[in-house]
Amino acid sequence: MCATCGCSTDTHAPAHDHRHDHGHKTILHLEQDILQQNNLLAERNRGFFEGRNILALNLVSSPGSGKTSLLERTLTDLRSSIDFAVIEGDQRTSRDADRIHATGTKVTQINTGKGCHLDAHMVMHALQGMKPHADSVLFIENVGNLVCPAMFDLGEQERVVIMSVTEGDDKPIKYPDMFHSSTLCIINKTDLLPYVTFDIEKARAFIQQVKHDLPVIEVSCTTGEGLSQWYEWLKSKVPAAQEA
Ligand SMILES: Nc1nc2c(ncn2[C@@H]2O[C@H](COP(=O)(O)OP(=O)(O)O)[C@@H](O)[C@H]2O)c(=O)[nH]1
Ligand SMILES: [Mg+2]
Repeated sequence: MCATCGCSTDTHAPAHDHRHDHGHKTILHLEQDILQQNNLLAERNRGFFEGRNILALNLVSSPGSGKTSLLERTLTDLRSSIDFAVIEGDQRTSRDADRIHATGTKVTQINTGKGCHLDAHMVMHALQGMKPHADSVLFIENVGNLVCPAMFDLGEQERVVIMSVTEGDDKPIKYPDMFHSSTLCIINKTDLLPYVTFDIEKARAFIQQVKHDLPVIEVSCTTGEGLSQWYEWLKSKVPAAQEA
């Protein structure tokens, strides 16, 4: 199979003009260069966060699993003990930023256009504009996608992957990079469990198969069930919030 376009020349004639002498080496180098450049900028973001004692969390998931809903609940419930800011990533629109703004939280929307993930440069640019406070928690809601965001370090300290019970319990083994690179997994929409075939035990086993020590928290952003566990996890990362 061709690693560039995925077509199989064994089984069919490619429908497009396709020469198999294209430079695989060149493509590999280009990908390495892009990731290396991103990693350098991610380190700069990390330094920015560390210098200001900002906890940055990168929220990743497929579209619609409930990233913005989780933020809406969290920002509202914990605002008296934690100073929050949010960077929103979507291909288009400011709909999620509007939802976050309605909670009274400082927010910046990044539109990636054709892009399928946030990168460290976009985040650096957003930080220069929004200037998050020292000693705050910064949520970065990534573009909904379980593939590409796994490769792009944004400089965050924690990566939280959210899966929902309507997506199927096998996502961890289908998209292992995302689960392996995360430091917490949230299973959302547990209120819908009676209506779907999602098997929580199977999902937990698949998660363990990919990363045996990945903590898992089950929540429903609609009913609020399980959110206290998520809040405890979050507060454990922010010593000042535990004292408040
Ligand atoms: N039943 C149910 N629906 C939810 C829950 N969390 C989010 N949703 C719904 O799922 C849809 C997508 O949520 P959203 O937060 O926009 O997902 P995002 O694309 O990951 O940011 C919305 O219609 C939400 O109301 C939940 O816990 N239970
Ligand atoms: Mg969203």
